[in-house]
Amino acid sequence: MTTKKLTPKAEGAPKRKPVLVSGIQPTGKLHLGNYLGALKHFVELQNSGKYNCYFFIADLHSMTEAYNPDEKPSQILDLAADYLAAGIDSKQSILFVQSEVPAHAELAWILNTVTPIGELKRMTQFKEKGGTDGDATNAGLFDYPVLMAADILLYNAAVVPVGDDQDQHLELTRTLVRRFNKRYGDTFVEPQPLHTNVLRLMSLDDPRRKMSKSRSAGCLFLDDEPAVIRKKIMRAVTDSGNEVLAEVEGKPAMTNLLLIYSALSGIAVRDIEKKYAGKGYGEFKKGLAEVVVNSLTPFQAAKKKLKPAIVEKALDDGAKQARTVAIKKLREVYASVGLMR
Ligand code: LTN
Repeated sequence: MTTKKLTPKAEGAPKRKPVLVSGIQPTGKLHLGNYLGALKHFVELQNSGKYNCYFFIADLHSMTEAYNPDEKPSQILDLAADYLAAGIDSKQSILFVQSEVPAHAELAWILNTVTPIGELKRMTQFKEKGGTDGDATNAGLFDYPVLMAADILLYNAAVVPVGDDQDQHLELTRTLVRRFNKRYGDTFVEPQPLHTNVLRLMSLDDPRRKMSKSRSAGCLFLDDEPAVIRKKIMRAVTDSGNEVLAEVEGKPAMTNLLLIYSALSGIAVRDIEKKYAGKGYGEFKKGLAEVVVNSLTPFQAAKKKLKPAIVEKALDDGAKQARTVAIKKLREVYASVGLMR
């Protein structure tokens, strides 16, 4: 006897997947830390098939730091190309630009009216990025977490992949949900954070600092040519001694390099140490450079192949789909707060 598999129809309507939302600010070239801390996980989460994914380009958030308006359009398109080249598929996920979905700014206004100023003043990121400038700080920086809450709540996100530096913002979002629902009736879903930056890359020229585009000599950009990558790695700061070991006293630089090697190759740090036992730093660096170059080659090739029209089309389609979902939610919200005739 053959057991006939039930068709989805016989099982009833397919269950709706939980919604996942995350964004990246368009502020310049992405580096390996951005990839291993965010983009790589986004692609894996998309490919897991477990979520209904929304990924966006947080251009409104990026306005809270000084920028040149002439550069913004290319930064937005470049980030879109990064998403696509890394493996975000605009047919599987909804990829869009935040400012092209006006509901984000509209919902942020409404959420402002249930947000106590005191809670925003406590946000660590605000305090670090401008809180100390007092009245000179732009109000957008202060209100940043409220816009972020709007990004998440518009799509009823259950899961938000972010670095742990965003935990406080996520917690504020959850507080706003409870407060809003209590005051106006059940409207929003409480989202859960999903940590993605388990790995924090350090600068190659100073392992005490985070890898950052502002220290370009120690920063591996996703777009760096192989020759540039090799040069940066060969010049990377090392520790005293000559054994290739991680996580031991006095080896912060080697720890960082070994973690990069491991994350990109999938080989455990202990096994890489064994492979380079007795071989010295130079040989290890050569091996690491090849691992980095080989990991970035497919990404760079995919990015070069992307025609501008394809990127534009993906963003147009994404914005259209996101707008449909967001407008529907916004109407619900307006009804909840009594602004619907
Ligand atoms: N603040 C985030 C970017 C961001 C975001 C969001 C992430 C803006 N809106 C909504 C997740 C969900 C950052 O700087 N990493």
